[in-house]
Amino acid sequence: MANRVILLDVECSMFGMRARLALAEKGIQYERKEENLADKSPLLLEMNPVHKKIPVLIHDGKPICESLVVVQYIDEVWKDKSPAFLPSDPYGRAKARFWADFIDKKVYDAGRRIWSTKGEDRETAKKDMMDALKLVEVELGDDTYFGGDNFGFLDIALITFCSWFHAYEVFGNFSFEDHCPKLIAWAKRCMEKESVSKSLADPNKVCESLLLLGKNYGGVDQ
Ligand code: GS8
Repeated sequence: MANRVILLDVECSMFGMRARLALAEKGIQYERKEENLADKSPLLLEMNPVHKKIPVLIHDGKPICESLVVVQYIDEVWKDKSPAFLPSDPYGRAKARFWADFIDKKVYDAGRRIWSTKGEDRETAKKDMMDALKLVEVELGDDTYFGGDNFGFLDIALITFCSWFHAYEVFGNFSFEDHCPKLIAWAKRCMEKESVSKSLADPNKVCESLLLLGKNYGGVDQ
């Protein structure tokens, strides 16, 4: 069937949420299949034999892997549907891609260390998270969105991490609002968009699943 879109996804994954949000922004109908990462489906293993990870967008039988690649693919394939995610100028596009890559390298890694380590390692992870987010906050400046007046690629790349902020706060016993209030104000603006609020996982659910997983690692600071 032409234009059949399937998303292999996991509800609480910030990477899966990016694909859901991009599809919601463009108003694309699709079938969502929840994966169990402890027992991956034959379809996931067939569609992403290299990394065996979600999200995978399957468009007319062809797999597209890696969340940022998926978001850009959606932007290109449905370019006739607004909004455009990436800016029209090459420099704007390069900057958006640079910061999305920075988020995947620095913010994701620091977040993982916040819930999976303890003691000094967790303190270092918290500092790394704040240092990274402060740089991101400078990039936002006084704009409404990272895409300026338009919610765009970098907004999609980062907002899905906000579902995890509550869990990071619980594990690390700190407040994002105290450290990066401008970023939290941006997150609240984004959440006012229906596409965002309906695509993101419930922060309490993310936290509960991490508490189950995290107690095998560092646990929660008392
Ligand atoms: C990361 C995807 C990923 O880590 C992207 O799509 O942007 N760089 C990739 N997916 C995880 C779930 S979210 O934590 C996953 O599928 N893990 C399964 C595994 O590692 O076996």
